[in-house]
Amino acid sequence: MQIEKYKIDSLNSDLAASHTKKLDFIKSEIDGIEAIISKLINFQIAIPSWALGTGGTRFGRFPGGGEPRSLEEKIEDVGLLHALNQSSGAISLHIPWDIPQNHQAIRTLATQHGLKFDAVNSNTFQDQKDQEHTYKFGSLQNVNKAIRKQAIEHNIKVIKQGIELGSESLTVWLSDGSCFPGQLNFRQAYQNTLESLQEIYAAMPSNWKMFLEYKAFEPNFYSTTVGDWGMSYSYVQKLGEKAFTLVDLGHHLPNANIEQIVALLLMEGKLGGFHFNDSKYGDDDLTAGAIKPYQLFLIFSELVDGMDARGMNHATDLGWMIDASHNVKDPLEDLLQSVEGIMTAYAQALLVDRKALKIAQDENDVVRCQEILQDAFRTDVRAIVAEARLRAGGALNPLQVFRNLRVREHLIGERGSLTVATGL
Ligand SMILES: [Mn+2]
Repeated sequence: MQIEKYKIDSLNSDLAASHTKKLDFIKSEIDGIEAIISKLINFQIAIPSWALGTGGTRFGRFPGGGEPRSLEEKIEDVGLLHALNQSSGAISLHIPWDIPQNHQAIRTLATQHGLKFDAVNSNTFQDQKDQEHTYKFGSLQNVNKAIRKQAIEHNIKVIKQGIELGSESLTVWLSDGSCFPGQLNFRQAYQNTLESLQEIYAAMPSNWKMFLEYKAFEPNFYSTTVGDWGMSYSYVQKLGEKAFTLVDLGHHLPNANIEQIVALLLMEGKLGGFHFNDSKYGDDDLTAGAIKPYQLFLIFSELVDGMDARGMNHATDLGWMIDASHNVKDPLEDLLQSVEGIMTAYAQALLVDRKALKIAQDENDVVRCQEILQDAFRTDVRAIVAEARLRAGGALNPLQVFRNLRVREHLIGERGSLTVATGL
């Protein structure tokens, strides 16, 4: 299914009067709206190929029908999102769930939908059918050299797939660790992992980046070998200038100060990218901005401040990806909400009066500091975000268009109600 532009335009015109009123109001209140709109138009968030189907937990899965059955249909789904919001112009593939058969045809299809290929993701947290050795006791950390070699070779294959697609980064997330005290020699696990990563790093083209993602726990429940940002930082420092830490918002211990982590990684030039989601308890993979929108804003506030301090391009110098799962929502509707949540937090962060904040900080005026941040956070920026979408050719209200045009019903009609997408 493809959404015709005239249908979006027609629904936009129904909302035009009300939108203009809101936009005029915020323009009268705040200076510099045009600069914010152009930054929002440039900002693109990659959609993970594994988030287009219904997610499950270890207790069950309740698919809603019309899920993409192939990589082509996954690209089509991201194309639908991008047609609606013009902010989802990239797809992040997972190997082996999405191995392209014909790279040129896949590239052409993506281009037709206005999509690029963002980071490719390797998978050594599961055993595949044709695999010789098991990853039950880890992959890059494994005490068995043959198992490490198998995992290294898989990552190198993923890089080769990515090169064919025009991707320029590899995300490595390892479930390696241990479940019980004494199971693992921590230093040996670290050294094995480092040496394995060095071999993978050496196989990357010079214009590529490696993103090393960390996670505190799960599936291992005693130790994780890349368990927090300090461990990831220690590896990427040793690997070299093409290696960076990737922050997944759900991968921290409860109440971790993620905005401070982001600020320091940026300062050290070692923040590579993001996996957006939200959580209440652990790695819940909920819709970005659904539970802790203030935290998301504070993270973006540090991102904007830190990137500006280093003269970085907000849109292109870090990898922006969603990593979420949807147990009870339509995956496409959920992704539209996530992108909206991210764009809203980014727009609010762009409103922060940095000069006033610096003065208040230098004067230890704690009350004023809080007021400045909360002024920005409590500003209703929805008309600004909608205006950016409108100018880029998207919908003023993407969710309304999705429902009005009965997109899911069309997809079920095309693909059937029993389809199951590969992924989590
Ligand atoms: Mn992730």
